Amino acid sequence: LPPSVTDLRRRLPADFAFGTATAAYQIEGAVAADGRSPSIWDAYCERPGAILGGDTGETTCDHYHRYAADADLLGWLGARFYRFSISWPRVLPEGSGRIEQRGLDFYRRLLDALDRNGVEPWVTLYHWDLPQVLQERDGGWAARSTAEAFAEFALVVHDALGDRIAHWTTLNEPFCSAFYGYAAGTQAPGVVDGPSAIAAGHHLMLGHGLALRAMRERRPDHRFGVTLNLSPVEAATAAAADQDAARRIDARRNRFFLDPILRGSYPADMVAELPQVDWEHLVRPGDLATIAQPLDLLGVNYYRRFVARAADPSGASAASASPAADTLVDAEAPAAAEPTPHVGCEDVEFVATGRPRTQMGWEIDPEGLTELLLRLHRDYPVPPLYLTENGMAHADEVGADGRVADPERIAYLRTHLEACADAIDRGVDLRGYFAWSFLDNFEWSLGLERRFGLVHVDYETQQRTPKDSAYWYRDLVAAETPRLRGTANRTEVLGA
Ligand code: GBH
Repeated sequence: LPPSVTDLRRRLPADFAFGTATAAYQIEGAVAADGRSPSIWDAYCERPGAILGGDTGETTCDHYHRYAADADLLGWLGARFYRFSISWPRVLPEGSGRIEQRGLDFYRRLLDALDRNGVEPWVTLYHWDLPQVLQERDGGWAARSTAEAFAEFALVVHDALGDRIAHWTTLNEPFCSAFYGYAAGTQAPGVVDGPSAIAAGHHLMLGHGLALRAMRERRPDHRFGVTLNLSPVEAATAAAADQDAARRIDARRNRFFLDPILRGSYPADMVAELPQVDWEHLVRPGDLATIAQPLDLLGVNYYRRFVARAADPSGASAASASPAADTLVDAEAPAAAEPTPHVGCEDVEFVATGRPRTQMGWEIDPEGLTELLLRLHRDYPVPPLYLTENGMAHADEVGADGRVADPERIAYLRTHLEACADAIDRGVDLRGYFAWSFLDNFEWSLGLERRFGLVHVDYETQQRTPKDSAYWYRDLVAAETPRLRGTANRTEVLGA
């Protein structure tokens, strides 16, 4: 029998922070409203075949017009935090320079609505929606100027809304922006060029450092960090070639971001393996010190583990006889012919371990989360950790009784929160958990079919229906809460 929510709640610290999360482009819609200019995702969605089912973010959850009712729903849910992102092209339609007040006003209205509901904001400044004008004019994140433009955007938002927001993360998942956006080409801007992906990664982290330093100068009392998507990477076998494959994937996905941000250096193995990158020109004196700003928190998004092996060019497996096709994964590791996001790892393939999978094709692996948190705790000088995203996609439907039964998601959330508790028991300073996502939404290149929400969205009627998992999460966050929900922490940080 699964433990009750009370038992689970008791395994987590009394002040453990619960939240839910979304991102602007995935929920807002209203792409041309109030002076917003196109982002790289609007442009990418126009490419024939780029998005599954031909979906776009044009309307998605229409949250731009329904934010007040959505905030009420967050109040009903009762989780203390709501993590959302600010759309850069709403605020600076020209990428830099002219400020669009109507864009800032939208977020001010949202903050008011959250406040009325006792929900604290947790802001992500960049969740992938770069103004298209910066892509066209400068080459987007491949250009150093975009890092400076980002710092300008961050400061505009922080100056305008900083009286109301205590928790700030600069970037969401720079790995995805850089390596899916510029190497695999399966996310906006859809560029396929290894050195550009490395440059994008560096400029994203430089933008993070510049922005964080500038915001902290204004408000040293705020809490600043960045969100990385991290995964344990293991080798399929003890064979040297497979071990080496795992090391290289770990460098690209994890260490390329963790090392500069937390230690001020790039992984030497990866640098040496990519001579086609002009590292001397890319990484200027002072950049690494800027990137390695002290953090008040590190956001971790966890979805899956990777099991890597070196593909034998003859087609036979390095480990055993030829694998059956279904032992190879997955939606995220492209077919052999497609460019890999893992620059310099064209020979690596990923192996399934037989665990049950979600609608994304990702294996459900809560132990991987405990392993990941323990690794961060042991190998890096980490600040307090927050799980800023975790959740599963499932083909949920509203039943005849009006309910959305999603027992799989309840089990997923429960086992991953137990994995958090296991890590905390072993000394990890993990302070909170955000379920991805509050609403079903636009799942990037996989469109509207992949449903991650605690709340079901009918895209015809815009009807919201809390799934069974929303009721479960609501019970969990309400269980044995040993303090008043609401503004306690903001009062502490913002003084009021
Ligand atoms: C996170 O990305 C994001 O922060 C969030 O916006 C997203 O909704 C959530 O997780 C769930 O996916 O186009 O075939 O190359 C997680 C990592 C990386 C998952 C890119 C989808 C693209 C697959 N994402 N991946 S493909």
